[in-house]
Amino acid sequence: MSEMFKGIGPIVYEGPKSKNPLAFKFYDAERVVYGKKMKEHLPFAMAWWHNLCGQGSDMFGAPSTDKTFGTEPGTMAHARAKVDAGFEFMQKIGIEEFCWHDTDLVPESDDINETNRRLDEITDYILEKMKETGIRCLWGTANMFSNPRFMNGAGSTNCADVYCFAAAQVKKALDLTVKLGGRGYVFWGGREGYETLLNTDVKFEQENIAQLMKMAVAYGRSIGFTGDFYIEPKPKEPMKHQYDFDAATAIGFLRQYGLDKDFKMNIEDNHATLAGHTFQHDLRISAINGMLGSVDVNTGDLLLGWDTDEFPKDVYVATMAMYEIIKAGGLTGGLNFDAKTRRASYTYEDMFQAFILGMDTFALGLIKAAAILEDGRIDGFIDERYASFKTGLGAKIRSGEATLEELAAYAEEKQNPGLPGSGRQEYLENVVNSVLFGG
Ligand code: XUL
Ligand code: CO
Repeated sequence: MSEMFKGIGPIVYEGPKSKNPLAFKFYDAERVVYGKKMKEHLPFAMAWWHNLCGQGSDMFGAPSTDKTFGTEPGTMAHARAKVDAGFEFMQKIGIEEFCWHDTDLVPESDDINETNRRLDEITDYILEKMKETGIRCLWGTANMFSNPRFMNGAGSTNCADVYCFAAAQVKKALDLTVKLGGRGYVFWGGREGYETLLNTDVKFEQENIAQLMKMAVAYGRSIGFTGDFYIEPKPKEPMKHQYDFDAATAIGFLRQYGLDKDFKMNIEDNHATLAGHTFQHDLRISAINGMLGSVDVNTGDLLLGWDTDEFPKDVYVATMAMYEIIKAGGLTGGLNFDAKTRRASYTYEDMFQAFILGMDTFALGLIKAAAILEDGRIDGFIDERYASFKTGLGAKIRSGEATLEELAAYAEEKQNPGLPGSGRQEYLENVVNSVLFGG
């Protein structure tokens, strides 16, 4: 196997003063921050689809980026070359895990049996590479949204034959996840949603999705999959209404159908913002429900307003994300770069620049989140803000012992409670700025 990314890497940490474009300025894998090595706080993963398959095409233009890796696309030689390129890339950038869809790994045949044979062959090869390098699989998934058969969804399709085909893909993707030792299995409901209620039975579709997930759990457990299943919420795109709108909606769905013990969330920044939330919000909602599993790290562009899947660059956002993740006790999953280089960034070096950007941004986020926690003013303020619930009737409310009559009697006696205390938002924003930039 010949070197694909000639003259690039390995990428090493050189510190904030370095001007070397191919070096980390902040990500220092072995550095201990807040009690753990950076690489343990930041279990980065490479998304097979963007990094090895994405060629920079968009709905207005043809591919701009050559990802043939010296082979003929659509062949098994190309599939193998992507494995070679992927492992070389991960080793050079210093990433220890990867995520994949079935259709990222091999070209799909018209005959599912042949596709599955190809998947067996390529995963044998991936397994060899994993043993050679120590690189691991974070999660796998089935692409049940690209092929036109899934135009009306997979679990939510109106067509039972399509539903069975989806089941076959999930079954195979679970087999492969177990084969590769994957720690998770993702359901991103690509087309699990609808365009118009004029042709859609929402209840029927949601029940069918839940049934597909139940069958996946039963099968996965029967073949020894001990990891977490994940729902990756997204409110729209490609469908107008998607059922897994955001973390709160997906968690409610899981609870309604008794799937909450086996599933957690895979929260994606760009999906949270499409839902009108901050990334931090969806991380928090997942965490407080015990369902923060894994994270897709990317960013959208609020001026564009669609799923642009850009590499993370906003240190403030990364800081607040890491603040949530540390407070939640870390991730059982990882930080998957579900992100792509811009169409005009079409060189191999741009791929490395993109990961350096994402990894340095999250390293800074980690350092700054730890600083906020160590500073203590934010958490201290929040604690103090609810202090009236620590004693007296407040404490009784918290312990569930208070009655409505008792509270009403107290309020009637006490009369006007006055104002509840300033939220001091601007002060707190000043605190964050001083921790971020105060040295
Ligand atoms: C699409 C998206 C997917 C999932 C996996 O917006 O994020 O790539 O991460 O299917
Ligand atoms: Co994603």
